[in-house]
Amino acid sequence: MTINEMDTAEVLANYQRDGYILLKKVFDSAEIADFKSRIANLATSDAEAVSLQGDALSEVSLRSILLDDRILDAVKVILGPRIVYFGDSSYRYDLGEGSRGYHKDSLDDFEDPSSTEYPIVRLGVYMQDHVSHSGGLKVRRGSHKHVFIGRSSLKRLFSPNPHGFLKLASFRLGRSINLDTEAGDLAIWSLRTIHSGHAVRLKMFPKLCINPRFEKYIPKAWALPYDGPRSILFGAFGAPSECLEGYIKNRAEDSSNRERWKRSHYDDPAIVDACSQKGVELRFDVMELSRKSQSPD
Ligand SMILES: O=C(O)CCC(=O)C(=O)O
Repeated sequence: MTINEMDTAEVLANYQRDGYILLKKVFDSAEIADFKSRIANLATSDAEAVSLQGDALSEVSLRSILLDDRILDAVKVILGPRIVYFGDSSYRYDLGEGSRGYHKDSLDDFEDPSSTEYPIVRLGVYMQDHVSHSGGLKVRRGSHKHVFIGRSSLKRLFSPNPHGFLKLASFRLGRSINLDTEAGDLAIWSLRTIHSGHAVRLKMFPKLCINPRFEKYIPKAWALPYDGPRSILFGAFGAPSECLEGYIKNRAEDSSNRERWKRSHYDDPAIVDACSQKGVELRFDVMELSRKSQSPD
């Protein structure tokens, strides 16, 4: 179902409460079969390519998926009419299991999540069944309003910090949920939402959500298999904000991504034009920085 067929106020309220939304059957089975073969072609043209070596807008076979109105309209319901793309997108093509572990993707984020917004989202276009198969996404519901509990966040309860103290109310976990994604579904979550990929579903208790820390100890014979090669298209958009500035700066300065940015070219006029028609603003910081790092001076 597309966002335009839904009660958008309710979708937004759900996102604000839970830190994610799951839109069912946004893409039909013929589209998904086509997307899967595009990803498989890219992945198998490079034996190591479990993920894209550049970004999805720069890759002609993925661009039209990321710029599909059904995705952009849903993102605009959450972020508002001005949405910014900054080069953060890829696919996953996993033939086996990948890494797991609860984490947040919000970078350079020192504000208290219980009282501030973080208008950057990640989306996943799901191409398999994860209701009766393993390999889906798990989230902690409502955790976009909680801190990730660790040594540095606990310190900020008691000691002064340039970013201030954190409220005790922000130290909550949120219920763990295995998202019931099926082929054609679109999930969108806040970069502040605690999540983990490659969720394990048990044959005996498929609805049970196990902490990712323990999933690796589950005997294979107890787990439901994956529904074929795990193919997901991931993208990220933000609304103009200080958070977005911090996130982009952090991404641009992270030298571990330089090689990836060198393969991005979403400043090509055709892409710029397509984005302008779709109301997507572009930021080129990551590419500019990696190009500067290659120049002789
Ligand atoms: O592979 C997945 O399902 C999750 C990926 C992930 O954790 C991320 O994008 O931060």
